[in-house]
Amino acid sequence: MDKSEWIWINGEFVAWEDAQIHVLSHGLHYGTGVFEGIRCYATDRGPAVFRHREHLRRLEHSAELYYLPLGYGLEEIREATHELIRRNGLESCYIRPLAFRGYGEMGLYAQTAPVEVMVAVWPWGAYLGEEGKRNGVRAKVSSWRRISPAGLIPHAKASGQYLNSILAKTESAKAGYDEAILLDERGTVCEGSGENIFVIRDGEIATPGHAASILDGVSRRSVIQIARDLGYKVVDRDIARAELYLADEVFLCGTAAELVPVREIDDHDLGDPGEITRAIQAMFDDALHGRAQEYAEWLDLVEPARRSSEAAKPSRAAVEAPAGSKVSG
Ligand code: PPE
Repeated sequence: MDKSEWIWINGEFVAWEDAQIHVLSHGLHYGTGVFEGIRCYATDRGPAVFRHREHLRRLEHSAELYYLPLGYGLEEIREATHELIRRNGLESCYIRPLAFRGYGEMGLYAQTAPVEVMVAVWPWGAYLGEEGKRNGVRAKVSSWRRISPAGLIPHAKASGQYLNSILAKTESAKAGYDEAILLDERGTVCEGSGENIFVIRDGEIATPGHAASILDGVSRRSVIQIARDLGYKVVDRDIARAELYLADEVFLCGTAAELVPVREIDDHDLGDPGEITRAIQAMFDDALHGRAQEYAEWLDLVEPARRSSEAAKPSRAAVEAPAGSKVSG
């Protein structure tokens, strides 16, 4: 991965190499963490974070669902992230906030294990590739079903839950496909391993609803609004597996992947990206990069530092911390 210089941990900016944790950290053993994936784009008005507060609100919801006290307000995390982007001198980047149970107590009810909060930013290109965005990807319906609300919490973006996505992604990659599509426990269409899904048939755009075990994607919500603003009919409904194969167009959307057309599913050819997918993709791209005035409010501008000499300097604590130590406070 591409490195940057600074990482924010528990209120401090530390050097990338020094952002380390103990091997007995709770989250490493049990997956007790919640995280976000956010992107910052270079715009005419400077770096801008796409729907920053919506992502941080979901982080707060994920933490609430797993009984993790965050310890930092969303505005604090938001401002730290702005400062982190400035200190790293990045115009565009991927943003990964994570809150996890740290070192201090083992066992399943480890209420005294501290909740650590960190944010990292680094340059990360389109997750399924630029070529995938242009010409579409090949997907495979996974033999692994998406986690069910009977056992976990599809609405939460929690670290341990991603073992499910990793199984699906690994299976599809080893079989030579670009991405996996997961069904929910009922056998109806749910989502990609890291993206929500849209299926277009006879001019109607359908996407699985909240009860279909989806993650409530920020890109999904944005795409629904854009599609409706463009005059398309969007419905939230159950989608049968066969509809994937019979669809006129299918696309995936997520923060890391952005909007990606699907050109083939289980060796059923859907053809080149269709007209509706193209229209929504173009507008979504404009919104992300600050070229669409009507969606300007979705961008959280990273203002230049008030005094540039101050912003460039690391905090005293970060400089004085010995390599490998965890800075808290
Ligand atoms: N479903 C899942 C399971 C998922 O992980 C994501 C995001 C989405 C839907 C789309 O949500 P949103 O980004 O809010 O539109 N996946 C994140 C992590 C991917 C990764 O590989 O790591 C992301 O896209 O950042």
